[in-house]
Order: sequence, then C-alpha cells, then structure tokens
Amino acid sequence: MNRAQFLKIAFAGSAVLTTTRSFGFGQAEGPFKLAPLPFDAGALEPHIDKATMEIHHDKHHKAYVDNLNKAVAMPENAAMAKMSIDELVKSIDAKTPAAVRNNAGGHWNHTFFWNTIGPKGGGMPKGALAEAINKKFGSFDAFKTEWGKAATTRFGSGWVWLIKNGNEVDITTTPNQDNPLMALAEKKGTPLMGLDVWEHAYYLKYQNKRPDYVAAAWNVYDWDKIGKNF
Ligand code: MN3
Repeated sequence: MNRAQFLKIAFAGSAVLTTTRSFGFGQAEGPFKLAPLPFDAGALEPHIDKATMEIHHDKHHKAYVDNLNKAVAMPENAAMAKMSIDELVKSIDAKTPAAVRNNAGGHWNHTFFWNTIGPKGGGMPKGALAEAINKKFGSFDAFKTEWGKAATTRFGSGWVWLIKNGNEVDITTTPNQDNPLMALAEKKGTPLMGLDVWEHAYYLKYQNKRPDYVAAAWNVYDWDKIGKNF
C-alpha cells in the first residue's frame, strides 16, 4: 500500500467513525437520506407481512443508503456526492465502482418501490396507462401473465419493471440492484412500476414460493401512483 492509498482508507474510516458517533440512532451522515415508509409497515397485510416490511425498509434499504454514503465519502467518488439520486443512477455505467452501482441502485429502487405500492393497492390501471398496457399486451390479464413470467424467471436476485419509452410500455428485468434508468441497462426506459424479487422481499412469509409472492403483489400495486408515473 502506498501513502496515497493509506490516506484514502484512513480518511474514509475516520469519516465513518465520526458520523456514526454523532447520530445516536445510527443513520450515517451523508448526502443521501432514508425516508420513512409512506404507509404503516403492517398496512399491506396479509399480502406482504409487517415483519418483512420492517426488515426490508429499516435494515435492507437503510444499509443501501448508509453504504452509498460511505462510498461517496471516498475522495475518488466526491463528484457523486453532489448529485441527486436520480442523476447518480442515470450516470451509472460499466466503469462505476460496484459499491456505488449496487447501493445507489438499491436506494433508488426501494424508494421507488415504496411509492408505487400501498394499502390502497389492487384493482386495475385506468386511463392512458390502461390503454398503453392494452395496446402492448392485448389485455390487463395478458400483461399480468407476462409480468408473472418475467418475475418468476428472473434468475437469482433482481427486479422486474414496467417501463415507458414515449407512450409505449414494456416489461424488463434487471439483476441485483440495477435498473432501467442506468446508462448500462440493456433495455432502458422510465420505470412506472417495479417488483423486488430478492428473497429478502418475501422469504419470511412465502419461503421459496416466489410465484405466490408475485401473485399476492397484485393486491398492493397502487394504480393511482403508477398512473402518475406514466
Ligand atoms: Mn429489497
């Protein structure tokens, strides 16, 4: 290790120690913040259980935010600390450090997810979004079938997305915490809705039965919120 590398590591280490000490409740200081869930953790019962929602938001999502703040505290990532989370995610390409790619994606994806599901979920899309879905897939039921296929065949951890390009919608999936806004995405578009198919999103209640979780999620998609994304 040369002196520059040592100083970088020492600097990052001391920054983390200082910020952890100054916040009693353990949210590390940094430009990126964890917002509270926009609904009660138990509000999606019985479709998504309270314990899963608490762990998912308070532990998993928080870890992405904390680790993103640590990553942008590294001097070589300083420019990223000044970006909004949207700008940062859109800038992510194959050269972006993995700690930034994974944690910025994790933060964006979960924030988006919480704001497209809710206790008023279920039912069907309306208006222009419903028309775009029917135009692309033939019917809402046909869309549900395609979505279910994408969600259950995404190997390992990742997300399924409904995206928009112009007025056209499409389904895509991404591995890990990637998303369709990233510069490196194979299929780009503006996300309208997403489903987290990491095991942490469903394992407590559904264990290995991902298709049951994917089916239950139709009760929590909030079509008013998703329609506004269109
Ligand atoms: Mn998750």
